This record gives sequence, C-alpha cells and structure tokens, in this order.
Amino acid sequence: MLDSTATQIRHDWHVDEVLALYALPFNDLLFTAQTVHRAHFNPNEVQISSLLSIKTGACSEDCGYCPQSARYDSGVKSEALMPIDEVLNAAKLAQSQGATRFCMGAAWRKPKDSDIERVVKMVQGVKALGMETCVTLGMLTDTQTARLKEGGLDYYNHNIDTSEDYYSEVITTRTYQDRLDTLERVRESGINVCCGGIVGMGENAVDRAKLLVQLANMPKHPESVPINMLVQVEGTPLMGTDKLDPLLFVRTIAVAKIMMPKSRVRLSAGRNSMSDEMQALCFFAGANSIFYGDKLLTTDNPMTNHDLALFERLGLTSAGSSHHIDAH
Ligand code: SAM
Ligand code: DTB
Ligand code: SF4
Repeated sequence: MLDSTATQIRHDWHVDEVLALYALPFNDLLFTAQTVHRAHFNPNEVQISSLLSIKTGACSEDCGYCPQSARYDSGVKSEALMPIDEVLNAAKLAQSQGATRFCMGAAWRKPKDSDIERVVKMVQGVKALGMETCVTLGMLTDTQTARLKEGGLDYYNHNIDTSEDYYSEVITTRTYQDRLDTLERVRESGINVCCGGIVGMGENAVDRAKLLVQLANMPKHPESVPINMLVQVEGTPLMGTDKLDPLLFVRTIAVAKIMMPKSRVRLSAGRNSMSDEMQALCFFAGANSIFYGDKLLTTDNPMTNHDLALFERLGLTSAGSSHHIDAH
C-alpha cells in the first residue's frame, strides 16, 4: 500500500492516515518502515550523540515529566552554568568513547543574552574538537538564534513533547504556540532542527498520532526527531503513569520513520528500561540515532560497554565517526 512513499516527502498528513499506519499488522508496519529507511540511509549505521547537562535543576517551568523543575522534589541537585573547561573535558571524553555529536542541555525557561555568549564559547570549543554540536536552552529570541548560528551551532533541540490537546495536561507555564514560535525562529536562522516528543505520559493514541502529524507537517521536517519514552522520576507528577506497551513504542518509531523518511529518528530517553531485543526492533523500525553515555541529563542511560556490545551483536556501526569504537 505504501510503495510510493519510499521516496516521497509529504507535509500534508492527516490524523486518520496516521492511525491507519499504527493499526497495520506489526510485520507490515515494520517492513514498510524498514523499506522507507533503506531508501535514504545505510540501515546498519547509527549516529551517536552524547548529552551533558550544562546547567542543572531549579527551572521555573512546570513540565510534569521533568526532574529539573524547581516545583518538584526529585532530589536533583541544582548547579549553575558549568565552566567552559569542564564542558570541553566532558566532550573530549564523549568523543573518545565514540560520540560524534555533543548535546548540551540547560534547565532554563529561556536563556539571557549573556548566557548565550557563554554557550557560544562552548559550541566553538566543541566544534574545534571535530564534533557536531547541539544545544537545548528553552525559548529563544531572533537575536539569540542569529548569535548561535553565527557561533557555528549545528543543531538546536526543542521538543513539542505531545499533541497540542494533551500539552496543557503536562505543562501550564508555556503554550504549545511558544514552542512552535521558537522552532520557527531556529529554522529561519539556518540551524538544523532537532524536535520530537515523549510517549508514555498517559496520552492516548490520537495524541501520539497528532504529535507525529505536527512534526511531519512542519514546512521542513526536523533533521533529528528524538522519540523519548517517559523516564519516570520520583517526585514528578507523571511518576506512576501507566506504562506504554513496548510494542506501541516500536510502532511509534516506525510511523515516525514512514512520515519523515529523511530524518534521523532518535531512540532517545528510556533505553535504560528497554530490553536489547526491544531496542533491536526500534533500529529495525528505522531509528538510527541514540543518546550514548552513562547519563542522559540527570537520569541513567545504558552503560557505554553495554551499548557497544549491543552494536556488535547487531552488526551496527557508528555513522560518520572517524574514531575507532571498540567494545573491549
Ligand atoms: N529546558 C529546555 C527545554 O525544556 O526545552 C531544555 C532541556 S529539557 C530537559 C529537554 C527535553 O528533555 C524536554 O523537552 C523533554 O522532551 C525531555 N525530557 C525531560 N525530562 C524527561 C523525562 N523524564 N523523560 C523523557 N524525556 C524527558
Ligand atoms: C531529548 O529529546 N531527550 C533528551 C534531550 N532531548 C535533551 C533529554 C532526556 C532527558 C531525560 C531526563 C533526564 O535525564 O533528566
Ligand atoms: Fe525546565 Fe526544560 Fe525541565 Fe521543562 S523540560 S522543567 S523547561 S528543564
């Protein structure tokens, strides 16, 4: 049924079509996603990003999933913006372990212009190591996106998280439109867009379909699409949410790939509670990027040795790495 979609890039998806993709027999859905994936990527290469929290906790926003909000008692220790040399040391370590992109995250609603100047220095330092750069800093102004672009930033991460309908159930301190406005500014500045969402937050099937429609109907698809499985953190409002069926997570990856064939779909937060077999299914469904390193921002991620062993078992290699990656 989807032969022609293998090369076609669409921006006119309807929720009903997306629900129909989700409802396909699992084998048909995964086969279609893998076929689409192979038309655009080497299916055995996975891009490897490492995360660092450069400013931790004490955030004024109330995102119900997030351990870094000042409103919840999650036990995360607040830390001011890191000194540049510490950031560069972390980037060097990530590179030596095999990461090709370094993503720096700050627990801000929005940065001050003086913060941007310090982040630009970090971006320049990381780029000088030969790594790709990504930052996620909250809402930005036009001046700030221009400054980051001029500083050489490759990607900006800003997630829409869920459907517009479900958004206000999870976050009340900013609107969906605020997110879309920042994303438009990032796109217009010429920085690559990294934008995705979180599933397993108690949303329904229509919310998941609408999240993907919102992403795929952007004038240009985000170059990176992180699909996060909620990491439940004690003290946050979403702690205790009913767990999503793992196969529905795999289906979400497959549907995202079919809708955004040329984007890198990232198997993002939540891998620490996924089996190797589930991750293998996600790679088959078209995920070809991961967050790598023992920590995400504040929560645990699989150990690097475990990931390297999994890559070896699956015959996967790192996309675009000039560095030798060795499981031993
Ligand atoms: N403060 C900035 C912002 O919210 O845009 C940047 C950092 S914020 C931690 C980056 C993203 O991490 C969020 O948009 C959300 O998608 C994801 N995230 C945060 N906590 C999470 C959790 N517990 N599980 C899964 N994803 C999470
Ligand atoms: C994204 O989509 N997921 C990452 C990254 N972009 C910034 C963050 C995941 C955070 C998980 C919770 C934590 O470790 O604090
Ligand atoms: Fe703050 Fe970002 Fe966490 Fe929301 S997701 S509370 S904006 S750090």
